[in-house]
Amino acid sequence: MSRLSSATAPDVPRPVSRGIVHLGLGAFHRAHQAAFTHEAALLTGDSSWGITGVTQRSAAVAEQLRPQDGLFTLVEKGPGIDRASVVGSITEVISAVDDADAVVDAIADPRVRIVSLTVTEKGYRLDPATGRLRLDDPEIVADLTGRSPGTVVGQLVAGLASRAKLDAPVTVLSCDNLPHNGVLLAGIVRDYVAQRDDATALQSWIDSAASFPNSMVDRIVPATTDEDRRRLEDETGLRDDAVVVCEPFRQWVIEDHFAAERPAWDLVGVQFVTDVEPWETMKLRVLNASHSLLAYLGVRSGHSTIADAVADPVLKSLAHRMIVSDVAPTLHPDMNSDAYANEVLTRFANPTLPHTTRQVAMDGSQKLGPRLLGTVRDAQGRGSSTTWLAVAVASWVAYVIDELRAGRALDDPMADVLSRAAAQDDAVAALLSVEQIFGADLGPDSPFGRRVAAAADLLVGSAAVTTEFVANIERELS
Ligand code: CS2
Repeated sequence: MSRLSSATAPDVPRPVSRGIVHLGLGAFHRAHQAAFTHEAALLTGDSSWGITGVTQRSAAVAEQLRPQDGLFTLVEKGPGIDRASVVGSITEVISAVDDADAVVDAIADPRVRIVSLTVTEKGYRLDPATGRLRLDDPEIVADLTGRSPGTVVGQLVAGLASRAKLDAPVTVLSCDNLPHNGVLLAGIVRDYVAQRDDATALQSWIDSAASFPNSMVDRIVPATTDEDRRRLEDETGLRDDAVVVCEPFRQWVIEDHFAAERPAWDLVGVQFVTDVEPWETMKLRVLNASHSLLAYLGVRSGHSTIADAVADPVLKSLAHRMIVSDVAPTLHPDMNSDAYANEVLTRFANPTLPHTTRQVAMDGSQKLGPRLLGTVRDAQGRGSSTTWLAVAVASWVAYVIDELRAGRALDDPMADVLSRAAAQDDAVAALLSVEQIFGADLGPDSPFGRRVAAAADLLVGSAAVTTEFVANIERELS
């Protein structure tokens, strides 16, 4: 069986030079930024925007893409839609684990005008409560000794330091689900640079020649399965180990604040705005927050996919109540959050995309802050409802406790801390006491923490989320 490659797909237009380095070459990047970049090149014929993709932790994606010359098939699936196209924008793949110096050299290449990132929340090594770089993280400590960098911020700063010598401006574009992702990224770069001997000169070059626009990205992209690969092979006769399957919907809103040129992304639907805050806040607080709620409660009620979870009327009504009564009052008044919420819940129901509840449930310690706790603080400040947000946070607390009690390992960078907390007699209070997540203001003795604990007590050990649970919440928390 032959494989997808330049030889088997000779008609796919390819860039001739490197213009972007992308850190975090997961399925999301391939279904989103790589696809937009490919389409922009098709329209303009500009061949200077080849993407050098960097895989951060495992070499698997590099091993899939290299024999295919970086080509992969993107399959968009929705009710009545099933279309496949080959994306040609990725021209080179580097595995950071195997060749850290090549990553730095690529970032330093003066032909590169954009360094973009999808490294997930945990890739930033933030203290979630302060939004600052964790300078005590052992990998950060090791990078600061001057070894070939193993962390994303270490790679970025080493590359920027080389660019400073060439005075080559660059845009550093975070595409992760974090509030003010560009500002956050600029902040961790600053925290890291401050530890270096050349701190003053390097930071002043970064301030003048690098920009960090905030951006909001959106597309549901489940992890590729062997079944996806098999089906494509049956249909096309070609083996593609790097195929990505996603929903038809996509959105990318970026602050128009670039230090150098950018691809003609505006021609293929990317929105450029002066302030991305209304979009990113709505997306994180509506889509990602309800995704997490459905994931944690979905696992409890035995739903393996998000589509099954949102088809459960009790779970759907909890997500809807959280959005309408707790989240919407905290959003920008010009954003049509009702229409957005309906659209999001319809997208979740896409029956053709097996997006698993366990995939979304991962890394909760990093997701609660950006998705839920900021909303809680805003709602408290305005005096509006936090009842259903408390249920969402409780759904995570109860998930952690019951997963561990069932002997399943948590997929979370704070798994050790969480496991120790969950082993205490009062596991709920111990989890709410983790200040790195809840700060000093939302702990177990705060009014919000007490409501979370009441909801968590109702959930822990229960085999499903029922209408009786909802009635109890209404009685006890509203
Ligand atoms: C999801 C996101 O895995 C998760 O936590 O909530 O990856 C979500 O699918 C994307 O943000 C959609 O744009």
